[in-house]
Amino acid sequence: MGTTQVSDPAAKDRAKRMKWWHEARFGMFVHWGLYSQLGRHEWVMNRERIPVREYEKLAHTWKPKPRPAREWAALAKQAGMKYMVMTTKHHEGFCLWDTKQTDYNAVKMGPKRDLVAEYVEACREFGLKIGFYYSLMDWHHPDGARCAKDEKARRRFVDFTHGCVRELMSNYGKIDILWYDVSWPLSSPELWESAKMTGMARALQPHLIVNNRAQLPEDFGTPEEHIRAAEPGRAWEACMTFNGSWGWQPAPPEDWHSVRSVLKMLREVTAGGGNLLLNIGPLPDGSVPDLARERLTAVGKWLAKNGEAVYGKVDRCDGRFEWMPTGQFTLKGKTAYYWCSRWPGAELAIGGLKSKLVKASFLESGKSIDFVQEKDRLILKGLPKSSPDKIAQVTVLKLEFATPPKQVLGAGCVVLK
Ligand code: FHN
Repeated sequence: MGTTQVSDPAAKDRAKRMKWWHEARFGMFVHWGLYSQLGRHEWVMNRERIPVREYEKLAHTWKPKPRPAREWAALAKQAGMKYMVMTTKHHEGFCLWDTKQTDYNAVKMGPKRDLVAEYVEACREFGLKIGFYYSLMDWHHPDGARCAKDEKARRRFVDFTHGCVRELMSNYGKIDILWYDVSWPLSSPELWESAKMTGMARALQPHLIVNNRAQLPEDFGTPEEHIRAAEPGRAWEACMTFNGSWGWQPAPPEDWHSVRSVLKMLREVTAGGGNLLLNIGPLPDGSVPDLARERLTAVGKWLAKNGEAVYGKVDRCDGRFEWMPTGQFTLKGKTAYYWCSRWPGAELAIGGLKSKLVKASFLESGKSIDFVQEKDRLILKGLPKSSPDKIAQVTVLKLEFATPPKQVLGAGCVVLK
């Protein structure tokens, strides 16, 4: 998935706007808000039925440390992430920026500073593209629920919503991604006036990339907590928590994605021509959770050696390869990358490849690998006894073919003559 050759102008514009996004592959999601102080998930207000007046007190106790967004951005960079998306307002309704739409914001209360401005500054310092998450659902706004039953309330709430989006698109320079979320309680894009809202956002930010969660398809789909490729030609990004909670919530190490699990997700999104938006839920003061830092740092070290198999223009693998017990593929034209996650030892066999192999090598070192390719069986020889990758035991073998590779195995086996 990368730049698609397209005829219609809208699709051509989208392909141009999204080229960097497709090739970037990997982004950091950040969920941070008043809820972070409670450490029991970002839905704590709803799940524990905390009354608004009681919950509002959190707006006065929230005192983050200076500029934690620099830590997030530095880690994202180190992890091989190319863009970030941060919650500017989650369902709790507390705005992290200097908004005129409500006093329930980080400049008027608690932090007494513009946390979105700090985030934008940090993204730019570390050369990361900038995404704003905005929750349409709002548990604090007086019209946030009754807008579904009362036209005057809907008018007020839609004006509030569009006003917030206008500020975010106007006051922080070039913004790359608008990530809407949860369009409850209005049941149609017409009631949200989504086309008008996103049209306004795109007029203010002509390069903007917009997701599908204001009830219009826009630029990309957003599978959540699972990885499923969209139909060919449709951009998609899987968003995933690190430990099952978007907002800060302590959990045992076993509940956090391992380095191998993050690499598995990266391989799956790359093979499907999609992106991975992996979340961190910073602590109340803005610190990065230790396990996220530790594991993302290792992912970054791995990507520094094997990024060629992930970043840039890739081809989808669906219909081209079948499952293998020792590893899985990603693909760029005539070059397949075999992510060997179960090292077999001195020889690695791959059956069913229908294309002539020209060269085999270790992606990280470039060192060539001897091989024998019989009719339906490729055997890589002279391999080390254990996986050369010491970060996650995921060694990528670069397989360069004479034609775009295809693997056909099915359920049958070699028929002995
Ligand atoms: O309810 C939210 C949730 O808290 C989180 O923000 C995720 C992120 O994609 N979106 C909603 C659940 O789909």
